[in-house]
Amino acid sequence: MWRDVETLCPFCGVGCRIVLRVYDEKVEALYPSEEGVNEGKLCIKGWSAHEFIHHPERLSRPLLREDRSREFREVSWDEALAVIKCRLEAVLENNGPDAVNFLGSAKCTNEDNYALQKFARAVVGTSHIDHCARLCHASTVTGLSMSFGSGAMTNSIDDIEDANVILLIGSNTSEQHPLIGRRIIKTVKEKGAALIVADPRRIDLVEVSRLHLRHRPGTDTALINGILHVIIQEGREDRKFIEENTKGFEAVAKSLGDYAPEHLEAITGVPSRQIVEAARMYAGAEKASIIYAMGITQHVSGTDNVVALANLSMATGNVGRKGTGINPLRGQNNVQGACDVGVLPDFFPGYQSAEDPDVRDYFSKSWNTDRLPEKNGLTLCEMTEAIFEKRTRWMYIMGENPTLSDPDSVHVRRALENIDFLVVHDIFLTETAAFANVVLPGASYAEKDGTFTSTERRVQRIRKALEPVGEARPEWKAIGDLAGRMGYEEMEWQSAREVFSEIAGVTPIYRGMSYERLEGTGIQWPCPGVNHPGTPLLHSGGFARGKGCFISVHYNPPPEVSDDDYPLILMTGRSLFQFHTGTMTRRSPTLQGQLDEAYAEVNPGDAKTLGITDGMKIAVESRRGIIRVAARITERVSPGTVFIPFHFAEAAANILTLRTLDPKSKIPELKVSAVKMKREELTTLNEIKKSNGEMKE
Ligand SMILES: Nc1nc2c(c(=O)[nH]1)N[C@H]1C(S)=C(S)[C@@H](COP(=O)(O)OP(=O)(O)OC[C@H]3O[C@@H](n4cnc5c(=O)[nH]c(N)nc54)[C@H](O)[C@@H]3O)O[C@H]1N2
Ligand SMILES: Nc1nc2c(c(=O)[nH]1)N[C@H]1C(S)=C(S)[C@@H](COP(=O)(O)OP(=O)(O)OC[C@H]3O[C@@H](n4cnc5c(=O)[nH]c(N)nc54)[C@H](O)[C@@H]3O)O[C@H]1N2
Ligand code: SF4
Ligand SMILES: [Mo]
Repeated sequence: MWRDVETLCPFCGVGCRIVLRVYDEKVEALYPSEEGVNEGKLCIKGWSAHEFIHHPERLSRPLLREDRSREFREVSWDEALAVIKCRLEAVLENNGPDAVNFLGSAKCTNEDNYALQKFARAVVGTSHIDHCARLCHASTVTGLSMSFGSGAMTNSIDDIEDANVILLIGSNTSEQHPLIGRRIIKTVKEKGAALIVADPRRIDLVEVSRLHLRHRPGTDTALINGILHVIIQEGREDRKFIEENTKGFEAVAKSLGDYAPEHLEAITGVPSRQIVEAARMYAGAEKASIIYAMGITQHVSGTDNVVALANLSMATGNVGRKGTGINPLRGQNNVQGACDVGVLPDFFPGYQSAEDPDVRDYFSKSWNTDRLPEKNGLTLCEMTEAIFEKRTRWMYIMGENPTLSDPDSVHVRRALENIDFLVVHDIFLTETAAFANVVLPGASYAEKDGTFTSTERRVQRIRKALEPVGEARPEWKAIGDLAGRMGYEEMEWQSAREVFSEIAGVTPIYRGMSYERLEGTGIQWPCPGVNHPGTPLLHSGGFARGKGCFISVHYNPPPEVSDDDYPLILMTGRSLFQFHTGTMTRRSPTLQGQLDEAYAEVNPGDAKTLGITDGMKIAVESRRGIIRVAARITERVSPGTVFIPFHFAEAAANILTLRTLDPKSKIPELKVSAVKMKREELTTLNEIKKSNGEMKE
């Protein structure tokens, strides 16, 4: 007999609902659920989301090795947890809690992540916990909190369809959030909305756009300020909205003197008439929505970019109504949730400040612990530096693959080689697990109950369809077990439901939620009480922080620009068919069939100059290292720019990237670095060694 299990797609943050068809304890097929944001449709990753579950390389037992020169051997959970405990206690005794760091996971459930941060804070006594949100929307959380008082997507996916104008900036939505991309196309084609795309690349959505602002990578603050400058010069701002709902407008208006569009051409490369046209379209719409993603956030100027967008939306009264708003598309299936439940170094669950004594008192009582740290902890990239400086000795990485996903990979690998003790908790033996002392087998999304929170703040349930592979078990359970062995009894949960009730109890924005209430299509936070229906639209009755705040921000060039030695600008990002470091999608035959080769998009003019033809192997080199990829000659990229996705371990884009951080949000500059390029046969042996991370100048 077969059975069907309603659950969620484990890939991107759209939160599409899927149904797993289980036959003979195997997921044989899946199909889209009729209900939910995906309206009965899926993208190709969604359709293939069952393919990695039964892959023979799934981790099925804990692995242990005495030191890194030896091979792993399979051990029991008892032995693995005993070793973890013993090494943790030793570090706590010799170095104290600050030598212990944690990375949570935007792939794991809220329950798993809540367990990990509770373990870090209540059992170990450290706030050094972070996750990939730092590489993704850290600048959104910082920027929107300053401007609006809340760092999340203001509107819902449904109400994109109410917009008359959509400004899509730095989001390749049809590939990276395909079921939102579909809504954008629908809004343009069926409802007559006008689309402005601001992206250095000619992404597919440019096809349906009215205007494409093709600016230089890293010049968004200038571009957005330029648009606002025109709006104010032409008197198109919404005075009534500004007066009633915001503060600080006059100062920002005055600060824009240098941003006349004709001055910006030299910086952004965008003709001034296009900036004027964008300003008129955006300000002229009754309802204008801004949708953005990594093209805005992953910069040293990421927070400034976000603030500039917030200024633009407030100046035109495009906040707090359907079809308007600032809509950062959160990337991973549960990155919103991992942030919500406190896998951040500065917040307890529900964005309650880690440095606020009242909040700490509250959690000390709720969690029955006297260990809570008093200070904010380290962010993700800061942890790497702390390992080099021997401030960090012991690390627990759950569901992340920083060896490939953090900037400057060679540097990251060196750090991981130097750490005293590393636990990796994953479903596959990743490139990062190769540095571990202990590897714990996690349960995949199909093998556990729990909740994911999608980009539109919608908390939805996932359901267990299968027993975990071998001896794998849900992460919250394994972490709870470890806590018990450390003598802490407040994590002995019997079910994911029990963990969720605890989350709801201590997290004001989730307070009214329960597994019963989340049946069906879930609830959008804030949901402060059991009779509260949830909140599809933020800031509709005024801003979360009282008044929205205009803040002046100015253009600063990216930390590395092209020069004679490295004449091209490299952008990194993604493709439709692969997900991040490929741990799951490269084990999916369908997706591998579509794309299994690292590539670089190269402009035809540059290709001609360098004697490169389509499909040819080329070497791409930055000041950090060198990789070899296939050239894709295409007009998608402008002359002088190159685009490489970071999915492929054998040609890891992050060998090339910079680890310079945005001082405000600590997000690294993943979108702009300087590179040079040549035909592969012209590379030397030393360069090849460098490309394997064996050598660095
Ligand atoms: N198939 C697939 N889907 C995914 C993922 C995946 O790995 N694969 N990952 C998920 C995750 S975690 C995330 S965060 C999202 C990311 O989703 P996106 O942010 O849409 O994806 P990216 O490819 O990182 O970058 C988006 C766009 O930014 C543009 N860009 C580069 N530099 C600049 C710049 O300086 N300014 C502007 N305005 N644009 C620039 C690029 O040309 C690119 O089109 O995707 C999610 N969905
Ligand atoms: N150059 C460059 N680098 C980037 C970016 C970029 O645009 N350019 N984007 C950045 C962004 S936005 C992001 S979000 C990060 C992503 O960075 P990571 O989160 O490090 O990348 P993933 O490959 O998604 O890693 C997720 C891991 O979780 C594991 N996993 C999946 N399901 C489960 C589960 O149920 N349990 C457990 N325990 N493990 C599980 C997977 O096997 C995988 O190893 O990359 C960042 N890095
Ligand atoms: S759009 Fe995202 S959530 Fe939906 S099916 Fe595709 S990958 Fe999954
Ligand atoms: Mo992301």
